[in-house]
Amino acid sequence: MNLDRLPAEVEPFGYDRDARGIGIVHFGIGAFHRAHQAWYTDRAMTADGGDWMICGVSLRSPDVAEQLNPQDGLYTLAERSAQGTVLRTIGAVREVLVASHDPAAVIDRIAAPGTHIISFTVTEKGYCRAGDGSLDLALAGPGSLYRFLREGLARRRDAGLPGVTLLSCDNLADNGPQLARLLDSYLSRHDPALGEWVASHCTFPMTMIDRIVPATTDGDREEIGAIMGVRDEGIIVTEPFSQWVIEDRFAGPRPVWEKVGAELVADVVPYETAKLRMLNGAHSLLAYCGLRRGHGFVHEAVGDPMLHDLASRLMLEEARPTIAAVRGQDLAAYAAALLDRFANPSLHHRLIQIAMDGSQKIPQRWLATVAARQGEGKTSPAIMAGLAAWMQHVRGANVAQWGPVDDPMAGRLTALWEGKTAPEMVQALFGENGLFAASWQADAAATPLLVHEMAQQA
Ligand code: CS2
Repeated sequence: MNLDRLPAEVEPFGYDRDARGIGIVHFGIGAFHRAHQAWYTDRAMTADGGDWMICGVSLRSPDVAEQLNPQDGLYTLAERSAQGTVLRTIGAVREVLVASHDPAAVIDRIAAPGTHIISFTVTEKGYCRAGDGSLDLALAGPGSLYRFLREGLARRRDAGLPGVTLLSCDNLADNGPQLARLLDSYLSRHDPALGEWVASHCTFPMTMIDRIVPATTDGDREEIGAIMGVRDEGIIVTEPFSQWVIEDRFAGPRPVWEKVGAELVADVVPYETAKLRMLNGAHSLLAYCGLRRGHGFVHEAVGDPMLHDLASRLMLEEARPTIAAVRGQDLAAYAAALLDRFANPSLHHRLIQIAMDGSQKIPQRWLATVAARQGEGKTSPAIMAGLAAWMQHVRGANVAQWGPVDDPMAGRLTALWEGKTAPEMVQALFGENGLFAASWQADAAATPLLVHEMAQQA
């Protein structure tokens, strides 16, 4: 991208990129990271300098490397709302490595003395968890993030370098401690001594991350390219809203993210739980129920009065009572703000994007709420409607209109459905030995509710 030729309405970053060193290695440099953490880091370097350039890593796909490396890592972030589009050039990404093509370069970056933070947005499935949440050793192979952490961290230890902060920014409950536990299981198999070094030298803060980032389309590239007068392959489109709550537990230095809006707190749990159960819970509900009702986008689904009501009930009547809010956390206002954000018509956030990987998402988005309520003798009808729609989705109900089911367990779920009635499938998924039994088991009140919803949505 030629920065000299950009029009005045594109806000530039405010630091000398060439004078800044790499301080962060980020795994999973997809659209979300570039709209969120890279944007915070870019403004933190504008505010305060520091050597916080980002080395982005894609585990397998060369796409982002091919988009960004020829542009020196530069890209445009477009914030879209009814008020218009705000454009900013982001300078914080120095390079993008593809781990499967150049594993040694990734390990070198982890082992570099200037690296203080290793962060992750590898999506729920990138953590290689089995159905019960433990590390699935068959998935955690040489292409997984664990192999790179093991080799890179061993090099740091052997060189007498300090530990690092491992910052999970994915939508998992207890994301930091989960990563700590999964990495520890991996190391206890491969290098137990390194596991001990990690436990005493590295930290795994919890984070709550939030910004809605639809996948960029060619139409976005053309429309924004026309405003800028230059084609940018790396354009990211997002909403004006953003939130980042981080547990203040770093192993070493970090960017001054708090100067640019991040909240450094002692306890992230109330924010993370509210976000997963309300925002993400409502998102998944709108996705599966919306697709069943023929909608393509989030703003269309939430504009459907029946789904608007269902999403409100999920958030206010089902999820909210399960969350112990902290002082100043107003969950009713949170739900109202979420419905407004979902209604943003300029985002074009596809329901099928959210419907992806449901098997990895529903435990923390829905089943945790349902289990908490069941413990108090309460049912969760809105979530049951969502679960029924998800079960129809993985059975293939939306394939003709919206394409194949995209989920690491798609094959297993299709096989599980074979020859089963709805009540039998409820047992196979949520019965005593069901696939999701570790998260929730359907009782005598929930099962008929779920079966009834499935009949309604068939
Ligand atoms: C969405 C999230 O795709 C999904 O599953 O629910 O990516 C959501 O947009 C973000 O978590 C918002 O912060």
